[in-house]
Amino acid sequence: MYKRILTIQDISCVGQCSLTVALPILSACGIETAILPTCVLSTHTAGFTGFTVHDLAEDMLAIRDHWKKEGIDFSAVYTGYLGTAPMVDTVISIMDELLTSDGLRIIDPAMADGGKLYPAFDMNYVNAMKKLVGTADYTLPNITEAAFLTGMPYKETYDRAYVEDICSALEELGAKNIIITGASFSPDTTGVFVREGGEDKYYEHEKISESRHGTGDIYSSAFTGALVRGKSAYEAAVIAADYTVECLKQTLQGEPHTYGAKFEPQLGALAAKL
Ligand code: PXL
Repeated sequence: MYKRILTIQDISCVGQCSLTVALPILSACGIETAILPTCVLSTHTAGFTGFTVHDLAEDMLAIRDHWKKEGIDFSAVYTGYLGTAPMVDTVISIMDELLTSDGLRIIDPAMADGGKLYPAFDMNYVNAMKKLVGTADYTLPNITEAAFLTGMPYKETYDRAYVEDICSALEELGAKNIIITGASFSPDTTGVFVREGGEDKYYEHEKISESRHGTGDIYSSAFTGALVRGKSAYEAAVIAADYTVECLKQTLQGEPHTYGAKFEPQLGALAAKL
């Protein structure tokens, strides 16, 4: 069946994150992708100062109503950075109105990393995001986001039991399948912990010495692309992890490139896996 998907997140005009990452990656995965921007920022909010923000919450509802009138629907909705807590209800209503009856809800809570919330967010946003994650067929928090969502303590070092408990707490919120990124059980490696259909699997991979903003978006976009192309969550998680590692390696070559990750040169290799 022909699949058209919708991704809902901000446009950071410069910064290699959110929609400017999701659209090219999903297109490379061979999927028709509609976009719904939640807000437009001059840059992302991490590492730049004085960025501009324009909230599009009102336009989102008008866009939803127009699409509904036109009979447009989607096989999956993938959400990322939204911007404000009230937008969660807007996004839920868009999913309710525009997803096909078996349509997938793929939710990346995109709100925190390294033990901290992104500058624009507070616990009000976290609480709203719990509701959205509760609707997820697939959710993709990193360890920090998972700790905020579940109220479990954020830890720098932990064992498999901690991640299993986090998955169970996310299931209690309502999430069906869970992909925890950046789950690291040894100093030199990291990986992805996947609870799919109640079964746990772990994919361990190289830990790159430096991180970049937007790599979570690169990961979730590649995961969504692979999943919608028919891979299992575990297979999609592995494809996305290998792709993200290659993007980070590429970023560390040549001139310093600090605000995002160079995901573009590896798009052909990603497409070739699907
Ligand atoms: O998911 C990363 C991201 C997306 N959008 C905006 C951000 C960030 C990370 O900081 O600031 C606006």
